[in-house]
Amino acid sequence: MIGGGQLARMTHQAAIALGQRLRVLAVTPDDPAAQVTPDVVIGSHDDLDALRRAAAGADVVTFDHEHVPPELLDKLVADGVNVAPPPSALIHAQDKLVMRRRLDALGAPVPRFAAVTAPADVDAFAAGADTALVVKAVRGGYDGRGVTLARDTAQAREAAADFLQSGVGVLVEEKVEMRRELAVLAARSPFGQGAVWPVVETVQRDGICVEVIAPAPGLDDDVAGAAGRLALRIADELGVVGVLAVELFETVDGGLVVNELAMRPHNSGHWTMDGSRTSQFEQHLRAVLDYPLGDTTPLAPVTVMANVLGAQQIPTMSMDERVHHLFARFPDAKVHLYGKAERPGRKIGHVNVVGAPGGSIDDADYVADVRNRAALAAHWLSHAEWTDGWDPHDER
Ligand code: AIR
Repeated sequence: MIGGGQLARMTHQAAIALGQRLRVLAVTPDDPAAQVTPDVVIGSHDDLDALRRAAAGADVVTFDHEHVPPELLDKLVADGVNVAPPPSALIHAQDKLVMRRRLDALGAPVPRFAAVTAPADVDAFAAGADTALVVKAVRGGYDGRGVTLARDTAQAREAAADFLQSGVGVLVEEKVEMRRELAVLAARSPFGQGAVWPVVETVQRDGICVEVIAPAPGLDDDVAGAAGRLALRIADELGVVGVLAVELFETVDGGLVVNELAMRPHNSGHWTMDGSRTSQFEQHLRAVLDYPLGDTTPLAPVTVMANVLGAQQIPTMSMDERVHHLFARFPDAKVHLYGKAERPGRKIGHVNVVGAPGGSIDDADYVADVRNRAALAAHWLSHAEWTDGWDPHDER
């Protein structure tokens, strides 16, 4: 796996059960995955030599992020390396303009967009439209980086000029009037088998995912079915091998619009580690190894994932002690920590809370309780502070 972050770390965890060894190309021996797998190649994902060393003797090469330059991937393919997803598919997760054009051509719902090669293109796009604008760097961004939500055309033009100046391609699109964000995760194997998990709701703060509710509460069955079919169709048309995440907007009138694609395990699928028969990490491996895919049935009426994001002020209490207290309060919380240094806003772990049997996704109180426990747990782990004022000594 190219990249040694948390996604590689959790993929390694799944690889163990499948009797596989996951080698990682990591930047430092301290990267989350490099800490846990014995088979580490140290190097950069944009160094062909390092990529070749990582690929040597591997059955398949796959990814923890989408930052490997496409031209280097073509070289690996020319060497005879089995790259999954293949570069021809992966480019749609690397280049937002390639993705928008392809999805548009497939008839998939996308926001109105245009390529920007000069700041004046922004004015041309804005003319005649009264929607807010979103300016995006075509390559390189993630977790809200490389995306500017513009107040007005002047600010959009400025953002485009900045991106262009730094040498990156730019695209402008209309801001979608949405109810909420959803995501649908699918997997496809080279054999052509497809599998899809239920559509989830993703809650973002400052461009970063903070919570995932699986399945998305109150989602119309027809819309959910359409989203699943859309993800499988995109996976097929693009020739994806592995997991495909389709980030969606649910529009104010109940329709769906595709936001972004990712071709790797994705934050919106972390709930599957405890809430589905097959986790996204196992499924990604099954797909890239061309095994039959696993059952994606949820194990509970609802599973909520809450990200543990580094606090502004890192607590003095050790993480070990925080975990200890968390388990004392919530014995059923499933904790996944990434072994990362705590920095403000950084994803350092997540908590899954699986709803008790007998509940229903249509029962607002039941869902709210599971959400509340996941949020309390994640905030406790990052801040060493119970947002509901809970004090263990009151229990005595
Ligand atoms: N990642 C990849 N794309 C989006 C995300 N969140 C994961 C990968 C990557 C890690 O985040 O596992 O290696 C990088 O995290 P950070 O906090 O070091 O930027």
